[in-house]
Amino acid sequence: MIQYTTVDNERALLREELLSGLRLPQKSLPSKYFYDEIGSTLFEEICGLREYYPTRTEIGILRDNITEIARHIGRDALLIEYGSGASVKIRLLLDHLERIAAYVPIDISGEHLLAAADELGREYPRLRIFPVPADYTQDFELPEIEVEHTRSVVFFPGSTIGNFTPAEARNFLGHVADVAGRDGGLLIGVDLKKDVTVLHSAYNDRRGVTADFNMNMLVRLNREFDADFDLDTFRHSAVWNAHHGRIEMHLISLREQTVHVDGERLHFRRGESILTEYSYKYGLEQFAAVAAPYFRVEKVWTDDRRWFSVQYLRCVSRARAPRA
Ligand code: AVI
Repeated sequence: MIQYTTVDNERALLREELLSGLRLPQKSLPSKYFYDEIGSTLFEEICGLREYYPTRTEIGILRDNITEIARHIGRDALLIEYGSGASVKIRLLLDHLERIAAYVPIDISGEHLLAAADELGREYPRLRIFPVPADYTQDFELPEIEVEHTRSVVFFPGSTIGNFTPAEARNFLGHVADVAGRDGGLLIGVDLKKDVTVLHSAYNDRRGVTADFNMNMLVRLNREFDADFDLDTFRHSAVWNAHHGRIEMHLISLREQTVHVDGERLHFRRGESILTEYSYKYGLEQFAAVAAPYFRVEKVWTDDRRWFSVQYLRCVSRARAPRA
């Protein structure tokens, strides 16, 4: 009998996930695969781009409304951040909340998470921090945090919710409601529908940082799964899908070719693409309807152009179907 080690097992699961997407008629790769060391650095660079409005717009909304936001969260809350990274956004909250029971950052990248928690611990020596390394896109158990608190509030900024389909987003929010529990809250960033030209430049920036970020998927496959993608024969493209209300990121094959990934042959027609990411843009009512089984929208803050929203949702239910 073969006994896989955990690492082997994780690799086997990831291999299957990647290859099953690449075998579909519309080839696809999971967007979480963007975020290795290089991908995370490129994403940080994207966040600083002139064309990429979400990050600075969200920070502006948080800054402009921080007192009111802090009032909604209240005192002595357990603050749980999903996909915490090295965020500046949490610092805004930490600086303005009167008292925090503890901060629980959750991130898929264990090393990043611990380094960021260390740094935060130095900046906020009185803050209790409980880092949890986990892939929050999968079912995971939040360990019991033995700290007295009034309520749990999940912080999920950046409109990462837009990277789920609405059905997945609802399912995910059900999981968040389980974590937040009775009287719990969710402070979430949700990107809004807007002029397509704004979206187009945000995801096809002039310097090509988003293109590098997208192409990094192939670089990773070459390195980690012995793939032989010729990077010169693929190009990045981000397009608005009006029917679904989402930006789609694709990697388009510039010619007919066969590529190998971990021993498996994959055929590409000229012009055929790999879909690497959805980024849904919501209307306010549409998002409220997605969240409705689990959360009631208590307050929405937006910027003057109504490009982006920060919303405080209150948990209304814990009962949910198991996650797909
Ligand atoms: C992480 N996520 C919210 C980003 C987005 O805008 O959908 C990822 C991204 N993809 C291209 N640029 C940024």
